[in-house]
Amino acid sequence: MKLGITGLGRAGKTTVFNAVTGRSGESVPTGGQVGPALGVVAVPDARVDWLSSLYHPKKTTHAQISYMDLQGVPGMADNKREYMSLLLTHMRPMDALIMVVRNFADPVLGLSDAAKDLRELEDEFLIADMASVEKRIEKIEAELKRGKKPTGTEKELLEKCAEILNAEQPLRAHPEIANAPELRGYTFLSAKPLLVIVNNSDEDGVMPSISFRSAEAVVVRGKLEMELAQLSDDEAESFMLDFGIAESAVDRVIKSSFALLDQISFLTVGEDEVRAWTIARDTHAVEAAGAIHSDIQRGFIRAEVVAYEDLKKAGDYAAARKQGTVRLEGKNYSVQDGDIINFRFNV
Ligand SMILES: Nc1nc2c(ncn2[C@@H]2O[C@H](COP(=O)(O)OP(=O)(O)OP(=O)(O)O)[C@@H](O)[C@H]2O)c(=O)[nH]1
Ligand SMILES: [Mg+2]
Repeated sequence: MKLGITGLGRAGKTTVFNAVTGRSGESVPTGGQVGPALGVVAVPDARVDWLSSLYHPKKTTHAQISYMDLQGVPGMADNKREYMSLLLTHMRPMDALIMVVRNFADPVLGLSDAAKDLRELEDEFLIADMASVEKRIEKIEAELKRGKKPTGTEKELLEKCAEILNAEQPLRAHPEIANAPELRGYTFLSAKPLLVIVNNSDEDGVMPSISFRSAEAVVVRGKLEMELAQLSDDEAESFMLDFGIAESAVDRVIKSSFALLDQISFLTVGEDEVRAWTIARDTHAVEAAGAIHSDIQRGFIRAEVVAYEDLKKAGDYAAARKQGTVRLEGKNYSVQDGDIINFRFNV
């Protein structure tokens, strides 16, 4: 799963990217090479950590997500339209978006207006989506004129999209439209799940009181967090005490990003590996098996399942079994977040 980092110029996108991916060094100066930088990040999960302390496996694998930051693009001040179109093009294939909003005074751009910047970028999403919708409706109408039979509900759905966008609302505010299978190919920007990161100055940990409408929001001190991400554990601890940071904002951002994707994790355990696997909500056991290996899906017999909370309460697997919380489930069992699964299969 990939999250694209968006924002106006000098909002702190690269700073947030570096903090989240633990990259060291200054952010790439503008005017350099243009290109997407990708960083893979492990999703913090206390369940995986506890299971790892129970099994002492050779390997522990957390769920992963990727972040993309478009770097080296000449700043907004030089050519705003070009900057925006390049940024949005790179965001279309992403599963979800992060919007970094500047809430600190910048030596180049001056004081910040987070609410205005938020609105400005959201408008760019809406305008880009409106252009795609209009183009497609025109094409369908031309086809109808040429005598093509109307098929499906695509046109009606697109007209509904136009209505929503005209009312200056993001498509994500209407999940039945944003998730309609007929529109899946369109990669509408305003339909993607969105996490707003308000980027504060080092001295300020407070969330400004602005409206985020249908988006989730977290507040971070980007520059501080990037410095924190580069410290050793000991140094980080005293740094966090000094600045009154309870939980690293990076952890909060990663957890919120994962939640945004509406994915769940099931877990596998053993002496070799304790591992979190990422699947969509409402996935059946037999498909979940396929996330591990197609052979396990093909030869699926049963899933032996225990909920994480039940295993933790029992203390270990044998005790959970004795308490009767380990159950056998069939192909169509809907896997739950935190299920510990041992697949029985035959190839
Ligand atoms: N004071 C302060 N400065 C910050 C913060 N975050 C970023 N900066 C500074 O703001 C400038 C721009 O940050 P970047 O992370 O490069 O911003 P960007 O959005 O990637 O910028 P472009 O890619 O050029 O659009 C840099 O000089 C950062 O050091 C912050 O939280 N507080
Ligand atoms: Mg940047």
